Amino acid sequence: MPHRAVIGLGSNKGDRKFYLTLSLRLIEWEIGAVVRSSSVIETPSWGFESDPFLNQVVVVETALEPLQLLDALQSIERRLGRTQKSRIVDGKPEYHARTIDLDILDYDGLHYHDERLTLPHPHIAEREFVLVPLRELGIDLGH
Ligand code: PH2
Ligand code: MG
Ligand code: MG
Repeated sequence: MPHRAVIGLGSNKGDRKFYLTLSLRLIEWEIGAVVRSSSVIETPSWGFESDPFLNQVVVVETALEPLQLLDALQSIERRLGRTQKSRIVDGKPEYHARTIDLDILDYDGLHYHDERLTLPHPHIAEREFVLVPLRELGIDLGH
């Protein structure tokens, strides 16, 4: 039985639409079938001063386990030119403009936490750029 992962995509650097489209192709090839996808929305940068984002949410059926999925998504981010990772500075995340950010929002409703990954994604409730596409898909992650 495949697992069901909800992935958030975001881009605010370079040819944003191209990076969303190419990352979806790579997800299809390397991770699994994209069975649902929201509209692409343009959103103001949240949490840091930067250019506006294109955001989208998709549902993927995958045989990968959560940390394998994280590795696969980070591998795609690196190949699409993601350079800097967000870091925690003085207790607050420090974000950078990015060609592509691929976040696991939910994985089979699993609750998981280690230093690399927290599931479900801890900041969904305060982020309209994720809540709006989730609502469009009729997905309620309990927020
Ligand atoms: N991602 C962030 C921080 N801020 N703002 C928007 N509009 N869209 C994002 O995807 C986004 C953000 C951290 O990953
Ligand atoms: Mg993110
Ligand atoms: Mg991320």
